[in-house]
Amino acid sequence: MPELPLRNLTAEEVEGFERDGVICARGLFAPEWIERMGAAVDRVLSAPTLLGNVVSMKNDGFSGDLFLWKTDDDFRDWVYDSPASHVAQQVLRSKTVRHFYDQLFVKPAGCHVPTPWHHDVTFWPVDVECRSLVSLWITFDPVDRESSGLEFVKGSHRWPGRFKAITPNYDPYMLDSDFEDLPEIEAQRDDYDLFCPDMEPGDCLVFNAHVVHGSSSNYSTDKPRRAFSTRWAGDGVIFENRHATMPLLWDHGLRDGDPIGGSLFPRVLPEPIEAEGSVRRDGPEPPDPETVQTVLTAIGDRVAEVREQRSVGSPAAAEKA
Ligand SMILES: O=C(O)CCC(=O)C(=O)O
Repeated sequence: MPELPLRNLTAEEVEGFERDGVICARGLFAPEWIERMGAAVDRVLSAPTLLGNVVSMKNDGFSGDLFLWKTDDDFRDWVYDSPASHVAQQVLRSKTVRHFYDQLFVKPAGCHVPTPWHHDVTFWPVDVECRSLVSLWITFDPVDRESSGLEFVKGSHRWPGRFKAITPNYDPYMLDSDFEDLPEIEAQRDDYDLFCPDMEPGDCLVFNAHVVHGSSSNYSTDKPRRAFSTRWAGDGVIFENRHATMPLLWDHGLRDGDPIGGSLFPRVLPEPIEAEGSVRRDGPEPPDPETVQTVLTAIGDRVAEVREQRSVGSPAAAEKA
């Protein structure tokens, strides 16, 4: 069973999360967890997964990775044994907590890769109106705005818009949706209530799936910035296999309209379900090759189709005709 955090969130913190869409919580995790996961981050960086290779920008120094808990035992233990699920349970005010997925964001000193402003919910294969999703972003290095601290627009989780999923590498597949473009936040910073706390290793940003956030390049010349997010789902999160969402490389068996669950999104609280976790407990679960092939082919086809449509509508094509 998961350990309890070193302290509960206060009532003010939970209210702050509900009001602003984000809080920075300190002193929740024992230093042993932070040391262990910091070392795990360093280890997985040297052996990225298939998804890691897709989302990283090697030439620019940016490393990302996803679903590490499926293949790395420290990340698996973070899911089942760390206090993270309890923190999620408190802010979601939910009896049930499922692990949604984990994601790494590493920007070494001088890594000139910003994370564009975005909100997370449109990246995910869920009903975009589901409210019971939360991320815990933990840093393993001291971080401030200059070294790519994560920044939020307070209250933006209540904006009515649903925005395009912009990744650090502007992945064309993810951008290919009918969602809106975000307002020009960077050019009008004074118009927004922005929040970017200085953080120490182990501090944790707890934020809503609809709140708008992003980070700058790491402008520091000597401060690395290693962070990872774990995402958690409370009651009533509905699967929706929308186009232009994060690819799922494991056979999850979910259909549109199902509550998320099963071995890809296992329950952790009130207690794990044996059948969901048993395969992973027996050893690493690399992506299923058949699912990988199907997903990658579908993405490749769609990207080719979009390119074709763009070139047909382009001035060069009009000139040729
Ligand atoms: O660390 C970053 O730059 C981005 C993190 C983020 O967007 C997230 O965890 O949802």
